[in-house]
Amino acid sequence: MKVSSISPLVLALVLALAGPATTVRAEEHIVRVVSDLENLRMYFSPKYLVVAPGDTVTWVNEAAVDHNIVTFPDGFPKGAVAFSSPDLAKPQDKWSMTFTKAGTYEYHCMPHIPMGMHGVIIVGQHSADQDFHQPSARELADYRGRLLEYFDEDEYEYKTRDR
Ligand SMILES: [Cu+2]
Repeated sequence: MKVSSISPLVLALVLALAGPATTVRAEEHIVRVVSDLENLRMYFSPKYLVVAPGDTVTWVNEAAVDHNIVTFPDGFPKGAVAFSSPDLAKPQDKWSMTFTKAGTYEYHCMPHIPMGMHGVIIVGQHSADQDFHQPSARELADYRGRLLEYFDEDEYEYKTRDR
């Protein structure tokens, strides 16, 4: 039988039998990056989000306040890659990430860690403890270096003493 002799009806039937997997579409999810200046609160909304592997998450800044989106060094699944957005500085600045590897991703806004600006994306299933990435000494040093871009060590010591 030549390929050209397959009727459109048979072809449609074959495609339908190929199963529901062919009809599932990757979704885009929005996380609002909120600056509540009146109440001095900065947060991600929603803070916890469950998505399917292949889905995309887009963070949208709502105010003229600097924010970024950075994974904790031990806050993503083994085999996945840490992420780090550029600064979102203006209203409607946005950044997207497509998640292919299942597991738990814990992230935060670097400048607003002290305000509890954290979020969690669960892709498919929550990671077991041993499924998280183990950061190397080099990765931890790099992370600490990035933190110090936002938090002066001397100032931090001063604040700690004063408490
Ligand atoms: Cu922030």
